[in-house]
Amino acid sequence: METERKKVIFSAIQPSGTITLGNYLGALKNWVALQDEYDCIFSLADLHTITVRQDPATFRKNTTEAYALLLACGIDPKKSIFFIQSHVPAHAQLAWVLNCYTQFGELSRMTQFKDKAAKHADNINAGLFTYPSLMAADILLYQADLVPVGADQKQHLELTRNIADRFNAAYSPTFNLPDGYIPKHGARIMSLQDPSSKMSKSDSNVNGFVALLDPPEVVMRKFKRAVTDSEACVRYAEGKDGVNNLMGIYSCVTGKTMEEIEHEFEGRGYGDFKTAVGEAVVEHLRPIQEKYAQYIADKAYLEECYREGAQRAERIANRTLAKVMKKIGFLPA
Ligand code: ATP
Ligand code: LTN
Repeated sequence: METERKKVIFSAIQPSGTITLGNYLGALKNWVALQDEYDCIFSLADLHTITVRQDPATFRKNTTEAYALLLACGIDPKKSIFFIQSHVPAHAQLAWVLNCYTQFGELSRMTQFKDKAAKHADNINAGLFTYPSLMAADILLYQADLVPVGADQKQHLELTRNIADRFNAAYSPTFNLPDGYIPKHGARIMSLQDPSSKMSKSDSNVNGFVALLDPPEVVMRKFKRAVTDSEACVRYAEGKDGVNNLMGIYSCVTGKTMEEIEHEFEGRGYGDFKTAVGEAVVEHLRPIQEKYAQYIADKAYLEECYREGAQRAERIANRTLAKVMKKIGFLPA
């Protein structure tokens, strides 16, 4: 009997700064949970990161730290392939090819492009514009079935499917069409300072995000300063973005439902509530921070892991790339 192929998961995160609680609850926590059931391939999307100008030394440091932090979160290189995007040239190669199967109009509609172009008006480079075709290449090289991401990446995933579908129709079935895997809770953690915009690691206001490596006193301070409202009642309701966001975070780290949380804080003020959220997050982050300290001190181990990861990724990626080149009609080297 033929054994059924395990579903393939692919996802990536940019080493563009310090990884936040939003990245963790929206994406990374799911990556860790999916490892036992699926063939998982995870990457640090460093080629994507240079769409915004990086200082070389900081960029190198951020990449190393992000690799160690993901291991600390529970990405297990024995179970999953975990590599750095720029170490596998097929990503840049397929991205070029897919650029030629992606329309200007499609890329112009991407909200992330519009947001980032507004934020970096002095550097609206072509890479920022074609960012989604590189992301499509990442996913399609591995024939991924599922892509665990936060809600902000939904539009990029739809574009990925459209590009894959277009290529398949023009030649013959080549790429698997991937689905998103977006969590019910935590898919969109908002800024603690401006609950109408998403928590982002490149936010210039450090009080807006909680970094996974923030020390306990910093986490507590950020939650105590979090923006709420004047109602002074812990309940999940429209128009209460700040409180809804804190309840969402509390729910994600404790497993409690919104009703349970409302009940727990009945008749109590926001001060108590914010302290409880802060403490729950501190406890959740404690083991991650302890493991991080061990990994970051062992550079030789980190190098061994990402080199092996790249070798394993490359074997799969090159297979897909070779098929694509052949179908298009490139003369074999
Ligand atoms: P940047 O601020 O540099 O744009 P980012 O914080 O948005 O970065 P990415 O590297 O672009 O982070 O995203 C990594 C993963 O984290 C993606 O799956 C993304 O959907 C998810 N993610 C990012 N921000 C949030 C958030 N606020 N809530 C939930 N998930 C998020
Ligand atoms: N664009 C993504 C990061 C990313 C990604 C990917 C996510 C790059 N390549 C492939 C999933 C699959 C972001 O989160 N901003």
